Amino acid sequence: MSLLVAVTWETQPWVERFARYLPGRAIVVLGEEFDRSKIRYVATWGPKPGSLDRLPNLEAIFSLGAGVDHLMGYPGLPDVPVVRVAQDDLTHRMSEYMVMHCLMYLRDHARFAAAQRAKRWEEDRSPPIAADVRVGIMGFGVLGQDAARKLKMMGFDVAGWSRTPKSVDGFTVYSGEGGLSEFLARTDILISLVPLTPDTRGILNRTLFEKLARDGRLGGPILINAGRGGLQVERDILACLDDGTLKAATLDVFEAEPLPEDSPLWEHPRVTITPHNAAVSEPEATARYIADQIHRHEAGELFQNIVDRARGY
Ligand code: NDP
Ligand code: OXD
Repeated sequence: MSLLVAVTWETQPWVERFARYLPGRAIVVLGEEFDRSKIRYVATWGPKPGSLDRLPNLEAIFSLGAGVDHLMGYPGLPDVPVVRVAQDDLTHRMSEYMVMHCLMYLRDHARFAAAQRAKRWEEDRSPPIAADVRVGIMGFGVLGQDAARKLKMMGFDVAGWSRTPKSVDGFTVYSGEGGLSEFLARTDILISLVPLTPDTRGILNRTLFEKLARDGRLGGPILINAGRGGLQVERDILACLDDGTLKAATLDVFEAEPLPEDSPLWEHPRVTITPHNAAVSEPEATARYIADQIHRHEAGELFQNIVDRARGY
């Protein structure tokens, strides 16, 4: 059997890992000569149109990340299970990111960094503690729930929002359109970890920001988006930062990536930008996870974390 690695990234780290965890099997990459009828699995991120066509013996497509919006838009996506990444390495990286940025806002890091640059000893007599700050996590799935647990451990007052109602020990979880306004009204730091689907595209917009709590201890609502850039309306974020509807934003994902050099987000004093690295799919852990899935499947078990194409995630 062959595994086709279809990525636009450097392929060598992936090929090496797959060869290690799937010994004795052919690992091929796009651009090489290979027999398409031998391909049983594809591991891919952002496949170019046509690259997944004419694979008559394909049994599964593995997304090399947790998100699958890059596949849902592929014209004529082969009708085989699409399996996404949901494993600890990726999950822990995302939680590190969320805990770090929430703590930086809690401790007003940007203010003290500026004070240091100005050699100014800035008094700070009654700063809030984590318990004073309400974090709201949009997208209460694998990543959202792990971040919630770790933020709660730090003392933050955390709630979630999901598409369907769910009960998660220790958290209030709001759901659907009906629960959104109440969720936003109790949120000082809004974390976005929803997948990009037709229902969520553009959801991070002015109408939503205006519903965030305005009585919190941080001096205004804060947005942290590490879901997808297509969730956010960047001109609304900028306008809301400028008129005080938002106090600050941390953005890991953008409408266009890489973020164009002329984007005003780069220089906005209250925007923190990271290059879509909140949680990278590290080749070692990801290849091991995919090899495990292949071994399960070949032992007659079901793949884990199969994407529901009707929902789009
Ligand atoms: P999951 O599928 O486990 O969780 C998704 C959550 O979003 C679920 O709670 C789901 O609700 C909720 N959701 C989906 N659609 C809606 C909607 N219309 N309204 C309300 N809630 C909705 O995904 P993960 O937690 O594993 O990953 C989330 C996203 O994080 C990925 O899709 C990807 O875009 C992004 N990501 C970004 C990375 C980065 O480095 N920036 C790295 C990894 C992932 P329900 O529970 O009811 O199904
Ligand atoms: C992912 C990502 O979806 O890295 O895993 O964005």
